[in-house]
Amino acid sequence: MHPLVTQAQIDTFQTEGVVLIKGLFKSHIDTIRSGIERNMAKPGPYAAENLKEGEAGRFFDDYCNWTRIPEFEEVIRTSPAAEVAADLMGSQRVQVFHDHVLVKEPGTSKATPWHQDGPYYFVDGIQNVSFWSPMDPVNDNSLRCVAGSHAWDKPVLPTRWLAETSFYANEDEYMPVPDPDAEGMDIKEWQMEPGDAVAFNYGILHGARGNEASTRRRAFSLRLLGDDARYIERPGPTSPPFPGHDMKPGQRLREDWFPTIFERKDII
Ligand SMILES: O=C(O)CCC(=O)C(=O)O
Repeated sequence: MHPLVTQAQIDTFQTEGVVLIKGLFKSHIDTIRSGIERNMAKPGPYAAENLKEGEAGRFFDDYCNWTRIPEFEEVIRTSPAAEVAADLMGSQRVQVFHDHVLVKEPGTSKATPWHQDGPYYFVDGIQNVSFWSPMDPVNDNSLRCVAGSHAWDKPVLPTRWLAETSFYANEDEYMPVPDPDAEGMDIKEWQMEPGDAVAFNYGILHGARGNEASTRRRAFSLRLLGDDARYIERPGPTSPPFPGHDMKPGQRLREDWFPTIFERKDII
């Protein structure tokens, strides 16, 4: 087990689907900040501005850039994230799914809508984890996660953040997006320092308030996969789409695009 993790945290991750890992990227803060600057200066094809005309601030996000942003590749390959992910997921192997940058500039009142990431992805299985790590101190503007929501019977309807329309046509297969505050759900949120990370399962319902602080709220999310991750067909193009991936239902995700970054060598 990696020294950053305890058995109690693993148990919490397994039952509640979300846990705080203090200092996960502590030695990589400058590198991640530089990567975010490079990413914002040269956005990729999926970069989005998530505010409507007239809304205050700036809410930028972009994903799947680690192969062209050396800072992100360095963090993915050298930080403790991969080993910690193996511990939390109870997995022998850890594959990269993708990186995601989400920046809310000061005075951005737009909330990140409540959503589960899983329904947007072409990944089936329960061994998966995202690490959401702020690169600025966060308090009210931290990530908010509904404990236990990864075990709900029905997935939550995925929607487009800006247009607020349904992401797929088959709406009946999903439950409507709940209002966790109004419904008194068990919401986990932490005051965090740069480099701390919230570890959460792809099935966890999560969102964030706007950034009313006078400081930026830069976040780096790293999405990793475990042993049971398999390609699954969705009713339409997924997010991220990974065009031309050529995978078939039931296959492991292709190693050349989603490399294994950690493998546990059991001593016999
Ligand atoms: O940073 C945010 O506002 C939301 C983050 C998020 O949805 C994620 O990392 O999956």
